[in-house]
Amino acid sequence: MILIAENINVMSQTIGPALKERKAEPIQALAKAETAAGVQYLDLNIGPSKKFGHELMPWLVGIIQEVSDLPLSLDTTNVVAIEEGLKLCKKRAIINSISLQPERIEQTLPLVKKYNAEMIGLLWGVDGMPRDANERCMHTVDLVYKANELGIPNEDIWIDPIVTPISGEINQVTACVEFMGMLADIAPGCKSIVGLSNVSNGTPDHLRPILNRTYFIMLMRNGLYSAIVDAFDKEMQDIAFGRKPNLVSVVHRAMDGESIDLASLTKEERDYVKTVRVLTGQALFSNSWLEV
Ligand code: THG
Repeated sequence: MILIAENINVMSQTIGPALKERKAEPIQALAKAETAAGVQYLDLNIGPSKKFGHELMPWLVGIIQEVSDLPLSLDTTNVVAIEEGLKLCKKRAIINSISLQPERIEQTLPLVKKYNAEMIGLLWGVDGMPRDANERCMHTVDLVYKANELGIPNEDIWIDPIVTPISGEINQVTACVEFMGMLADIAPGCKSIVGLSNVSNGTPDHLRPILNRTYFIMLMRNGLYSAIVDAFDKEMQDIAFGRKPNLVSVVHRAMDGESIDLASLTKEERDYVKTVRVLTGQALFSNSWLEV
């Protein structure tokens, strides 16, 4: 499992203003902490940053590389910002992300080749959000074909099915799990990636970790290769690196619809089982699902 730290992002209450004011110290402190937490990449998310991205991203890459040796994932829709960042990256970087919109393909795919980068292929179609797992497969074939045409091999393409919040359409949440199980057949060699915290976006803070971790186990079961995650969620790392076999096992049983005697489980295991039921649509989502 490859973990990419999500914490350096423009939405953050400390990092957002620091980016705007070009204050290196709080950003470098966070990058050091993320690195010490044991992740494999740092995601640098400056948002769309239309006006200043072209100088913000190279500044950010520079100050991050002063304090961390980890490879970087450059996260912005500003193509010039991506290129200016890539010029400075010491390690092989990931372009996050390239969707199927024609201008995105035309402008950004060539940068993958030019800078020997890897790419995240975001399954956002010309008509927006894919409706189900099949549409995600069609987009994958399309995107991989176009990348291959430019000489980008499948091994350098990380496919992202686009995780959406549990508070939204449940079919979209299950579609990503289903899609994970199909990817190896339709695009052999391609890697997979999700923005895991998306699933718990908008839910109360204390409920986010259990949603993220349970969904993580469900996706891992279907072959998930990597995830953009909260670097400081220790239990998530325990799960990623095989240190929570009991939780993985109960989640699998719950996914299979086994009737599980909840009284035989620990409180923690019960919470995971209940959360599987919410994430598979067997139980209705509300902010009190753990209490029922
Ligand atoms: N796929 C790809 N890239 C992505 C996403 C994806 N990049 C952005 C996002 N989704 C993944 N990154 C984050 C970063 C932060 C949060 C969620 C996803 C988040 N932050 C808290 C919040 O907003 O409440 C806390 C903010 C803070 O740090 O203070 O939830 O899907 N390819």
